[in-house]
Amino acid sequence: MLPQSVERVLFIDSDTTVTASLTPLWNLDLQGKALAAVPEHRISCLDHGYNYPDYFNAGVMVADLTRWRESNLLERGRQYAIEHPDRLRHWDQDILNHVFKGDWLPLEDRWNACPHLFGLNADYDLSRESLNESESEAIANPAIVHFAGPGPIKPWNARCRHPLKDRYLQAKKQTPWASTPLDDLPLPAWKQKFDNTVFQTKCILRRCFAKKLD
Ligand SMILES: [Mn+2]
Repeated sequence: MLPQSVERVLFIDSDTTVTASLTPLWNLDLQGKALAAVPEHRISCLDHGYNYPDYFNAGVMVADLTRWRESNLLERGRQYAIEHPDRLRHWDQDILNHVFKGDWLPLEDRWNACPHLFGLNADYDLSRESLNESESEAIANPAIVHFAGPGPIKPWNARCRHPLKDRYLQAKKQTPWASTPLDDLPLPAWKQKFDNTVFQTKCILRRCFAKKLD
């Protein structure tokens, strides 16, 4: 979709606030890698055979588009999705991790400060005894805050529990949506569990039917 002349992009999810200059990211030496991103240790990623820090969060990426164009990403991603529908819990992120396995540069956590750093997402491997230096720095001095996760983590939710939600609310005041009210109803836990069960069931059905078609 982007013209060939564009060789690098900074991809940033929409559920984020940027609170520092992005110049260091833009000027980053990718050292020949296809992208740079922050390692993630969600339990569901570990379930899929990844060990921390071998899996990245795709919410913030510095991408070398020349490498991406050479990677046959769409076709390889499509094949992976057909063969492993059960591994697509995080959609594009799982495909990007598969296609660019070992071909990405880890960024400091502060460039994608995820909710587990603020004690908000139980879906992470917290078995490690203490936070590393990069994670501690991300808490003290985040550059991009990523409100990744379900309803109560999103800052446009009236019942958001994220300690840095004010950064989003301050930024919102400067937009045309300043007077738009916040969402009032976060998804209840039972609805999230229901959605997860539907997803898992679909995966099982897909696998069963794929076997029958063989
Ligand atoms: Mn996100």
